[in-house]
Amino acid sequence: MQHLGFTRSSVKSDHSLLTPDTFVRAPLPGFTGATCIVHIAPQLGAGFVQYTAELEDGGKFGPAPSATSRFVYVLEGELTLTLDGELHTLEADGYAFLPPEVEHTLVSSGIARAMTIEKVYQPLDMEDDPQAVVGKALEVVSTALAGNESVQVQILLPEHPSFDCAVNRMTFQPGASLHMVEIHVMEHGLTMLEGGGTYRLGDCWYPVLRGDIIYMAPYCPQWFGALGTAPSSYLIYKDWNRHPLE
Ligand code: UGY
Ligand code: MN
Repeated sequence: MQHLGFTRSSVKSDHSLLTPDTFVRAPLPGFTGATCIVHIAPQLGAGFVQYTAELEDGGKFGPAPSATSRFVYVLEGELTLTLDGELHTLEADGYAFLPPEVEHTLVSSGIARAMTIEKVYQPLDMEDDPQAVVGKALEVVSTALAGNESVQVQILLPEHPSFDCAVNRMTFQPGASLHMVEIHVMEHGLTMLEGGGTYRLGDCWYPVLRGDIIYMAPYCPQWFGALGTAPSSYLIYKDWNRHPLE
C-alpha cells in the first residue's frame, strides 16, 4: 500500500521506534519454516539482538549463536520447547530463557509468532551460569512501580546475579504514566503488547500502539503515558546486574 512516504517509524542516534508497516522479513541461519524480522541489532548500536520469528505449522528455530542466551516470548500461537529431554508447551504470553549452549528445540504447532532476545552472556567470576526458565507471564506476581498501583511490573526472570539481563512486563491503566523521565545506563528493547499511548524518547514524543518496537540506547531520556480505555502493556528488556566496565 502506498503511504506517500509517511510512517511513524523513526531511527535516531539514541532511540528507534519501529512500526509494523516498515518491518522487512528475512531468513536467519538454521531456521526452517520460519522467517524473521530483526528489529534491534548491534548495527543499530545495541548490545543485543531482538527479532520476531514468524513460524508456519512445524516451523523451527535455528540454534542461538555460541555463548549467547536466548529469551523467547510467544506473541501468538503455540511453540513446543524441548529442553533436557522434557517437552514444554508455550502458549501466548508463555516464555522461556535459555542460557548459552543449552541444547533445545523450539517448534511451532500451527502458525506462531515469538519475540526473541539474544545477547552474548557476560559471566561473573563468582557465579555459575544462570538456569533455564520456563514461565507464563500472566501468572507472574506483579508489583506496583514506585508505589503507584496504576503501573504494575511483572519480573519474568529470577532476580539473581547470574542473570545479566532483566525482562519485565509492565502494565499501565489508562491515564497512568512513568512517574519520572528515566535516564539510565541500561539500554532497552521494548515490545508494545497491548494498548498504546505517548512515548517520550530523547526529545521526541511519539504515539505508540500494540505491535510497535522501541530501542532505547543507554542514557536515552524516556517516559510513557498510557491513553485509551483499556490497559496498555509492554515487554521490556534491559542489561542488568553487571558493572559498565566489564
Ligand atoms: O525498567 C525500566 O527501566 C523501565 N521502567 N523503563 C521504561 O519503562 N522505559
Ligand atoms: Mn527504563
